[in-house]
Amino acid sequence: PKTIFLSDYQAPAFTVSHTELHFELFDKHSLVHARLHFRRADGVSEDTPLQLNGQELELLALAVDGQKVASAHYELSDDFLRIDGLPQSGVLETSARIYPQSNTSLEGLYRSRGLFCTQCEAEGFRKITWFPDRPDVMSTYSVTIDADAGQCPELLSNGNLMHSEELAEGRHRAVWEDPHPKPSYLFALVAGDLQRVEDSFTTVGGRDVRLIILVEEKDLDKCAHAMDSLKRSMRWDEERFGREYDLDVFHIVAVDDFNMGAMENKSLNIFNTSCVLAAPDTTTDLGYQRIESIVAHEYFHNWSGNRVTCRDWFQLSLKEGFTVFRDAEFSADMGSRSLKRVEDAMTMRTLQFAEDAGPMAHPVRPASFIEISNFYTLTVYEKGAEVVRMIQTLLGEEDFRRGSDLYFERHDGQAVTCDDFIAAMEDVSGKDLTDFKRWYSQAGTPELSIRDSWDEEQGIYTLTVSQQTPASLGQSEKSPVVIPLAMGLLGEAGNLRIKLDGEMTDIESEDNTHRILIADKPTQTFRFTELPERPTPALLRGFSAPVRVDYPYSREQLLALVSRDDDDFVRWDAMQQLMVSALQELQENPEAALDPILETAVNAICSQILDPAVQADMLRLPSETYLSELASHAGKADVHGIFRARESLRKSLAKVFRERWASLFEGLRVTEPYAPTGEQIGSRALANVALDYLATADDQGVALARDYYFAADNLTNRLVALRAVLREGSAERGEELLEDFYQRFCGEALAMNHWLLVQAENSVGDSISRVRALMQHPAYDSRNPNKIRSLIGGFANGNAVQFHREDGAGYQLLGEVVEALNAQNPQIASRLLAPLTRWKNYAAGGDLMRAELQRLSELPSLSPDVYEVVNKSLA
Ligand code: B3K
Ligand code: ZN
Repeated sequence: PKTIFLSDYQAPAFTVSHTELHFELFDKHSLVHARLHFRRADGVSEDTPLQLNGQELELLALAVDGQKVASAHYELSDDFLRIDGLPQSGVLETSARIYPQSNTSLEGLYRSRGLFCTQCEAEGFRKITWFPDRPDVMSTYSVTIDADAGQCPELLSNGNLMHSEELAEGRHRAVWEDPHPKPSYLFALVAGDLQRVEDSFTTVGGRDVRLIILVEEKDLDKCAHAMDSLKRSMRWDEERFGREYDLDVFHIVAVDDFNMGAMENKSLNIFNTSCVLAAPDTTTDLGYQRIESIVAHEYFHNWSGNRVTCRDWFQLSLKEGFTVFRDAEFSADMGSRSLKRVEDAMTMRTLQFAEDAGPMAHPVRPASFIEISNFYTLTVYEKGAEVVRMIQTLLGEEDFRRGSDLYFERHDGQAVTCDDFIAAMEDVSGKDLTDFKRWYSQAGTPELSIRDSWDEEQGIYTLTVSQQTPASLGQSEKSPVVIPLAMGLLGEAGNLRIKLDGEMTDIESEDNTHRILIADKPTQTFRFTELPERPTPALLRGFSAPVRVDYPYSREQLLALVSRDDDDFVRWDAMQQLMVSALQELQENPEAALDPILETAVNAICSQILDPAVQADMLRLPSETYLSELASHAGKADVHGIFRARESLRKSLAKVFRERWASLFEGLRVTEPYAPTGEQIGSRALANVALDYLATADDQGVALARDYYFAADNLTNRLVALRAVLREGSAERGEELLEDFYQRFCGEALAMNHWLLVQAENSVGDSISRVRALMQHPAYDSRNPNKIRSLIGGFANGNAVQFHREDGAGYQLLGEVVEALNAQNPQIASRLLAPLTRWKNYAAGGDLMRAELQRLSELPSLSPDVYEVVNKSLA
């Protein structure tokens, strides 16, 4: 496999202004006839051949301007078709035979439960036809689809339906035209037996848009939430970003077998069923929120991604980081802003920081890759979104919006780079973002080390802020980045007024208790004057930058922040730190008594009026994954020690606050019928945290959880109860509920994903035998990514103690599955591998993990996807 470098980018030698495709879909194979209207780019010499990507295609015919191409003039290989002696412009015709029904990679044209569907991003279009399969070749498309009318009543592609007709032998045809030039990765085709849910939306400019969701008949009653989410997204994008929809129809199609969540193909979004279908019995609260945000995300791509796309795949974050930022703002506006911020910060600190410290660490704009599919990462998406958020913070919301408008206006219909995005932001604001751009090119999580001093006499408080970014593969030297450090100063009675040394007189701003410091040097100091008392610094408010902060808080200071700071992120974070320090103490001394300050903090949180969902997050123990990440950052992680300490703290909190949990639980029970409203979701979250502690406290609590399971009218409550009983109850009780769950929902694929996941994550008993047995169970399907992610991914990522079993059986299990998937579905195989790649993080087991990676590296015919991950982690 070959490494591709950003620095080697060259503009395409040929453009394709219009593409005609004719599909003949059959059961055993399909035929793809293409007519590419090509033109040699200006300045390109006449002897430059036209190079088209193509994989797994059987060439049936090849002609230029109606003339068959002689064999001396073309060269066909596994990856390319090269043709020379071409005129300046013309029409290239190819015919190919392909085999969608045996395409298990779920990339290109494949079949999911009989349905024909496509996934082309990033480089899947080349498995459909020969084409310059790169995002900077934009073309209009006209697509004819022929198929059996009985098997495939629905025939869909991008754009507008121009024509349909009956053909001989029970076949029929549809012709679609997409007037908007697009890169090949946005092409889509769907053909099959689907049912429609229809609605409409009138845009701000008066365009009537038909909104159509297509699903299997049995799922027709699960589309309302996605449809509502779509309409809300369309309105929000008009109001918040001035973006209007540009066609008369918008489709969402749900398919069972899909590698990711969803895909933003122009006017024909294709979704994993798990990200569209919602019903109280089969979807959790988190699931409802996820559907809303993914529907929005894909819709928002219509501008940030489709109208303005990426020049090359190194620029992936141009569309993904920006679109994640947009969907995060949408979710914040639809629900609770604090909650969204806390949860995004949790994802960043738990998962993205780990990625950024691991062997696959890469900048938001990578400089090289072997397989682009490996770079659809938390770094490109979530850190990329944080980078966009920091730009908004630095420019202010108004200029940021003007910059976004300018970006869309200036680059509509173009394939551009992250630099173009930044340039628009610079042009509207007059700010120089040159130094800021290091966020795009440097990998690794910056660390802020903050120390303070207090001059009692003069009332001057000084913060010394130093930053450092750890070295990563291929980047040993790092420069300082520009960090907006939002902060406040907390006094005995609340937040203090902030005045920085040298600031004129009073800035009579409305909010003079909040500041954004800019940390952009190796070390710098900030002096705050006219303070009546020594403050506690409230740092990184709102998680204003994706950085680690090291400040030596005392427990008393943390308690003060939990109880009194104005910022929910800071309060949540302070509570996390109190719990982390209690857990560290328990790891050193299992007999350690419950920290009285932590006790006071729990009481403080319970008696405050807060967003209940944020309150729930504050009362929940930090996850094992987060604790491992922290421990490996400081040295090595002992997953078994972490697990024991966490169980022990859970027990103490459960018992000490038993009465509190009982009254919280009773007080918050939702009595109205299930609805995924912010209010109900918050109440359920807090009630369920309480229930989980109650089940931990004693047998009475376990019995309560069992009753709660049977009384549940929704999946959220049912799963919380099931997990609690599996963890705290007897084996028989656990089995009873698992069996009941299976009987209730065995016909519901999406509920079965949860059933598999819960068992994969259950660390009581012999998880490995259980997972192996489930791999043979009818509810499992070794070809379906959702099932693989639930069972195998759930085990490797969510069951640390058993995955890290001392005999290495967990690593072996994962290795076996990856080996089998390598040929079948390389994208899923390489994603699944992630937990093994962190072998350097662990005090014990690292050698066995490494040995399993080594074994994989020696397998014959590794896919580029797995090859890259394995080799980079062994390096
Ligand atoms: N753009 C797609 C991701 C496609 C991934 C291909 N390996 C989904 C999204 O980010 O909206
Ligand atoms: Zn996206």
